[in-house]
Amino acid sequence: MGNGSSIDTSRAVHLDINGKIEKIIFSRHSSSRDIHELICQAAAVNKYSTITLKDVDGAHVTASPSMPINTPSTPYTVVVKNPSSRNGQLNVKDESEVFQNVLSQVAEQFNRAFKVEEMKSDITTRLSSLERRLEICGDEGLKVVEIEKCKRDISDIKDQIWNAQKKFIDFNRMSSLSDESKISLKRDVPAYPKYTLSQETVEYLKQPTFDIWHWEPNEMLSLLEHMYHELDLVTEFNINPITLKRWLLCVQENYRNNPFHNFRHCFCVTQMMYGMIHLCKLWEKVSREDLGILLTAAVCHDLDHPGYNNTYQINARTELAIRYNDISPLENHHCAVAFQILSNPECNIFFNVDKDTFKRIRSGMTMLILATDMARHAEIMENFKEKLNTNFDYQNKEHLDTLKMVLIKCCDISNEVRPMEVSEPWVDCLLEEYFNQSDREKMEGLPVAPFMDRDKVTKPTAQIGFIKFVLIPMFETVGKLFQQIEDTMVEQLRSALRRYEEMKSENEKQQKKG
Ligand code: 0WF
Ligand code: ZN
Repeated sequence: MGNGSSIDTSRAVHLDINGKIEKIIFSRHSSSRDIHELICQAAAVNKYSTITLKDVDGAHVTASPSMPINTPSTPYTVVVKNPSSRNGQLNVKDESEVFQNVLSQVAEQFNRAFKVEEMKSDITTRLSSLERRLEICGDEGLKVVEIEKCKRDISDIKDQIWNAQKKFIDFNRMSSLSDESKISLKRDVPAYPKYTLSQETVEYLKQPTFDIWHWEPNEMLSLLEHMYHELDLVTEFNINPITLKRWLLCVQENYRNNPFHNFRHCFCVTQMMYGMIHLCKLWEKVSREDLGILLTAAVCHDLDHPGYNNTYQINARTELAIRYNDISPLENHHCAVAFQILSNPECNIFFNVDKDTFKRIRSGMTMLILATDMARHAEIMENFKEKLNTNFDYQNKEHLDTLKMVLIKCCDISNEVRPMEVSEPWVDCLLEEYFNQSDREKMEGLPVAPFMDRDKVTKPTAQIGFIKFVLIPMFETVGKLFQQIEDTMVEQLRSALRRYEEMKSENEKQQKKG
């Protein structure tokens, strides 16, 4: 603040640019464009570069004059998506890309605006004609026939508005699907700093109590990388260490910023798989190749999740549902994106394995990713119980396949196995994603599941049934093979169930009082 007669409108924001903390100062009256250019300047990239900012929780932040200020210890991580040349001059390729981009965006906006304007003008004309007819009828006293005609016209206009709205939603839905150009490496290895993990962290990483909220995205990459080294998978598949880093970066870029189905969920599921491998000493029972399949399927299992579940995909007849004929559209998509990433030799962690091994890895990962569709829960559990009842045999491929499917399922929905402080925020994230979906379903006139409806569900009601009827029975079944799971994970689930039951009665008491 100056001499007290003028108000200081400047704001300071801290940025993490490739591990270096930079401070930018701008005025409240700056435009978003000014701030974007300032960030590009701080990042030493051309002002035409695409920049994304993420806060310490991995949430995207809009670069705008009203962006929340932060501190040097909670900087926004700057991700440069398409850095242009460093000297500030665009090269021919950059220029042509920028030009093509601008052209296609303008064309898209123009088309959309033109169509909306065309419809608006048509609807306005029809409404004015209707008004004139009603005026005439009013003067003369409304005739029944004329009233009926007006009603039909009103209903026609409503249909026209509804169709226009639906087309607009379809357009947005289509454009929100990721295209293949996304499956490329936007950041390369130097953009991902090296972290030295303490002995304490690497031991803690093996526990289901690991606090998955504590780590920023780059740290999660290092922790995932560590798991591949520690389980000897780098040796097993002869993985080039740089390729491992690139693959992980590419995987991270292909998780969307959904409230729940995001890169942190990917990390969580993979960390639980790593924890279960250690808890059960799985290397004594299954091959290294199988450990690699389990861990890699966990990493890839929700790639490019759009934040709307299969029921929505099918009911809304989205591109994904059409592509996969309503059969596990999301899981098929996650798997296809996983292999699209691996089809790039620079990101293929299995580049050095022979053809037959790659075939086994591909079929194993596909089987596991497809098994995460909860619509198949009963089928998969029945299959596994049948194998348990006929004396489980680790040498039998069918037996081992069902165990692997159940393991990835356990990890995928294992939040409640974690300590309460870690698990509870996940319920809020999931409910946020569910409520987004149900709001959209209501808007689009699609059926809404009661457990997604903000007017019907609460945190304890969502969790009690899920823990009682899905989680405890599944972990108890796996506990028949591994006593350690019964002793630690099932116990934690029982305690979570008691806590949500208490929360529910507390809520009911409050409701009665209020
Ligand atoms: C909110 C609740 C729920 N709770 C979880 O802890 C959890 C973990 N994963 N998921 C979870 N869902 C889902 C993410 C995608 C698939 C699984 N949901 C479950 C639902 C409310 O209620 C039930 C309860 C029983 C059976 C079916 C739905
Ligand atoms: Zn998942």
